[in-house]
Amino acid sequence: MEIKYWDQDIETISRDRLEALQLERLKKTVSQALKTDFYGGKLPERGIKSADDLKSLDDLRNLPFTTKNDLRESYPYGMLAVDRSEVVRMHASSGTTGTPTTIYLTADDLAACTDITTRSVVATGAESGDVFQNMMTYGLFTGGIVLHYGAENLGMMVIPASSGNTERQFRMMKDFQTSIIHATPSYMLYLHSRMADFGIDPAQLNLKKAYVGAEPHSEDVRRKIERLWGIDVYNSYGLSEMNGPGLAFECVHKDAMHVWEDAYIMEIINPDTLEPLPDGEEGELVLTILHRDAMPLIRYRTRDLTRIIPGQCACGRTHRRLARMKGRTDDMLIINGVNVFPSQIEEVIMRMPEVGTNYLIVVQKAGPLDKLIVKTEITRESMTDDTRDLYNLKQRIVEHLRASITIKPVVELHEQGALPVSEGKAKRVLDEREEN
Ligand code: DLL
Repeated sequence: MEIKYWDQDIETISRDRLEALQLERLKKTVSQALKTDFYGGKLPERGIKSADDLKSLDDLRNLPFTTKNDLRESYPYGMLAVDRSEVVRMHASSGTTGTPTTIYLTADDLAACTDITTRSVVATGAESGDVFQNMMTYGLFTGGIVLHYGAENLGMMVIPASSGNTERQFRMMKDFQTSIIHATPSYMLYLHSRMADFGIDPAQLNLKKAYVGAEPHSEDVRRKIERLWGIDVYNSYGLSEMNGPGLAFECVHKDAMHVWEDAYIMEIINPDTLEPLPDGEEGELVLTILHRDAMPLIRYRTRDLTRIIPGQCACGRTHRRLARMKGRTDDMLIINGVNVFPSQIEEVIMRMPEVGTNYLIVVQKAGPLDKLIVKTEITRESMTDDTRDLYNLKQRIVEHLRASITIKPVVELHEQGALPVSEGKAKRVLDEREEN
C-alpha cells in the first residue's frame, strides 16, 4: 500500500523529538492561557505563575481541567488570550442552557489548523486531483469549513455543497465526478437509500472515498457504507472546542484514528477519579490544544469514551491513535450529527404554559437517519376538542424547539397522566437507535 505524507518529517517524528516539541508548545499555551480571565486566576492557584514553572510534560497533571461549562461561563470573550482584532475566525456550538460556546482563531492558528487537516486527508491517500464534495453543514459548525480549508490547501477541487438537498447532491456528484465525500455516516446511508428514487446509477459516479464523522457509529456501519457504495470509508473524530474535524483521522490502514500529537496532548482519565489511565485502557478523552494562541484550552474534558491504541501504525506515523468512540459520559445526544442536550428540550417546552409536567424524548432510526420525537403532556385546560387549537399548539412547540436545537422534531401531545411515570429517577430519554 502506498503511503503518502503531507509533512513526512513531522508525521514520522521520533517520540523524543515529539515530546520535546509538545513541552515547548505547552509552555506557549500556558503563557497564552495566563493572559485570559479564566486561566489567569486558575493557573496561579496551582502554582503556575509563568510558563517556566512547567519543567516536564508530567507537570501537565498539575494543571486544572476545563469543561464545557467553563466555556459557557466564559462566553463570549472570557477565554480570549489575544486582542480581539487579531481574531480571524470564530465557531460556535449550542449548549445545554442556550448559551453557546465559542472558539476563536488567529491567522496563525487557522494556518496550523488547516495544515493538520491537510495531513489528515493526505493520510487517506487523497491527492490534488480529487473532487471533494463537502456535505457537512457550513456555518458556525466546524464540520464544513474546517475540512474545506484542509482539502483546498491540498489542491483538491472543493464543492462546498453543505448538507441537505439530496437531489442536488446527486447531481453534483454526477456532473463533477466527485471522488471524495465528507458527510455524517447516517447521511451516507440515507443518500444511498435514495439513489434509485433519483435515477442514479452507481456506474455514473466516480466516488472512491468518504470521510465520516461528527456522530457515533460502529465498525459495522462503516463496513455497510463501504459495501453499499463500493468505496473506502474513513472515520474522523473532532469537536468544535478543538477546531473540529482533522484532529483524529484514520489513515489508509483504517486501523484507529491518528491524533496529531504536535497539535494536541491527549490523556485518558477515569471520569470518576479523574486519574490518568495508561495506554490501552478505556476512559474519558482529555485534550490540550497546543497550537491556538487566540483561545488556549488546557485539559479539556471531551466526555467521549475511548482508549489510546498502544504501538505504532503500519503507515509509519509516530502519532498515537485513538480507538473508535465508545460513547459519552454525559447525556448529550447526537441526532443526525447535531448535538442536543435533553435539558435544551426541557427548557423550551417547560416555558410554555400549555405544557403539563411530564414529557418523554424518543430517538429512533427512520431509515438511515435519526428521528427525534418529543412526547409531551398538556394541561387539562389546553386539551380542547378543537383540533385546530391542538394543531396550532403542536406547531408552536415544533417551531420553538427548532429555533433552539436547530433540528425539527416530531411533537406528540398527550393527555395529562398518559405518559409513563417512573419510580425514582425520571427516565426522560428513550434512545431506541440500534448500533447499526
Ligand atoms: O462534530 C466536529 C466534526 C465534524 C467531527 C465533522 C468530524 C467530522 P461538535 O459538533 O462539537 O464537533 O461535536 C463533537 O461529536 O465530542 C463526539 O461526541 C461526537 N463525534 C464527533 N466525531 C465523532 C466520531 C464535531 N467520529 C462531538 N465518532 C464529540 C463518534 C463523534 N463521535
